[in-house]
Amino acid sequence: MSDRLSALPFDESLQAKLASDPLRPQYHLLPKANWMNDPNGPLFYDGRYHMFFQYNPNGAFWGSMHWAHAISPDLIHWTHEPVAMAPTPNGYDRDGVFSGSAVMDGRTPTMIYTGVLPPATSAEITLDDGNHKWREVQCLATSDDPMLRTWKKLPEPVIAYPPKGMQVTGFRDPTVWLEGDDWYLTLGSGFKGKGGAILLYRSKDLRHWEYVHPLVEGAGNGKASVNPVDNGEMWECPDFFPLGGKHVLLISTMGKVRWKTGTYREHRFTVEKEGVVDWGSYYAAKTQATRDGELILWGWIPETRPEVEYRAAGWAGLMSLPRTLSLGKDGTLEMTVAPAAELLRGEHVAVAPGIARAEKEKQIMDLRIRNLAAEMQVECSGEFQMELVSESGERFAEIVCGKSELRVNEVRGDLDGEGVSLRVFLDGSSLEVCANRRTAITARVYRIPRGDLRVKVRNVEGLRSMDVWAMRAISKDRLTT
Ligand code: DQQ
Repeated sequence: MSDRLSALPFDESLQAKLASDPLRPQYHLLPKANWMNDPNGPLFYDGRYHMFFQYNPNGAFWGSMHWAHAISPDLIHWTHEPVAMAPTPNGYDRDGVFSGSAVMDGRTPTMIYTGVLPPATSAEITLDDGNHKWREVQCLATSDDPMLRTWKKLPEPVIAYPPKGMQVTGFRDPTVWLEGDDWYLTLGSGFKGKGGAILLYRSKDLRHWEYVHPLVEGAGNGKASVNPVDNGEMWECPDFFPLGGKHVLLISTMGKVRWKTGTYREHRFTVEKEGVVDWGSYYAAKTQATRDGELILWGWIPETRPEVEYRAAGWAGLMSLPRTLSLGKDGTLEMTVAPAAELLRGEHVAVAPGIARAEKEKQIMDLRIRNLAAEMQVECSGEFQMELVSESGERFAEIVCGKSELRVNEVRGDLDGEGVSLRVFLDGSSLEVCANRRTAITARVYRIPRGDLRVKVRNVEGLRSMDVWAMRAISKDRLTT
């Protein structure tokens, strides 16, 4: 790896600006500066968690995709490492090292990812989003470094073209798994005028792949769109795994991560139930196994403010907190923030269950959230409405759990279940909310309240308990390292 890559462009004035930016999260993973997007190839290896993610070293805007790298002992505290993979000049990933996955090939950590390059002819274009026209190929890299800092790429792609005669709307984001003696790989794809699709491949050695058939195909929303990702005719970032006796497929399209649960038989996936993983600002989700074999879900939390604003801020995007997954009896994908996040908890205040209304109101009135960093857990019977307001009463955020809807500020998601069990994680401009393990909304709030935040609750009668923790920063200077 060249020296150019080992140092992030990062000067002291930028560092000071980021360290004092109250909108910048303090306990989530995000790069020291600049743009990040999708989680890539998360891997527990040799006693450490490795996270890679899409990263632009040139500034806080999408482009020139590299893989940044961070290491953690516990899924929460991270150390930034030098960039792990950069585009190779004249290589098959010369225009970008796009998303992909990590697997252990025996004892060898192996990445399979999408490289993008200019097409030699228009027939080679697989990505046309109205701004770029690229050829996408699937590439492989291995590492013999115990810290996974250095990666050796194969000089040729392992999948160079889509299946013969197939005209696709996209061809990227491989996910790989072992089934018996065979490796399987899925690619995000789709067909114009029809809908998204996941292509399935098989291999004995991760290097030679045969196309099997579509794992599953779906319909777009029928609207015309320049970028096929916007109307569901291209599915990005597939992830496919067994859970609770069924299989789960995650795809990212039309701005959301969608889950599909169903049956995987004869290498085809029959969808039985589907929904939205997170109704807010959340994309390109990816799972990994913990050291105990438990499944963890990561996702990219994009900015929702205008590009000029995040470019000026010098940073854009963060990684969600790790979430654990389970399958509900009715086939619904359920999730909650992983217990590892409890490592962040500081001072604790609780509104005790079973006390008189007046006492409850007083305890709520006395609550304060400092530094825009808190976890809240709320149990409520019936509907629930809570506001976070500044000392002078200006609204910062509103969370409403109605009969069939969760709303966080202006973002809405379907909600079901009796009563409300709510988890809220506030970190600067990021507000992750999960209700009844079934509905998640990650909102972005670009407001800087004057002073601490106070809590206002509408249905105090129904409130059974409320726990609030201050959350500890994972670095002293908001650089998350
Ligand atoms: N982001 C990557 C692609 C993927 C998209 C490029 C999803 O590989 O399809 O940065 O956010």
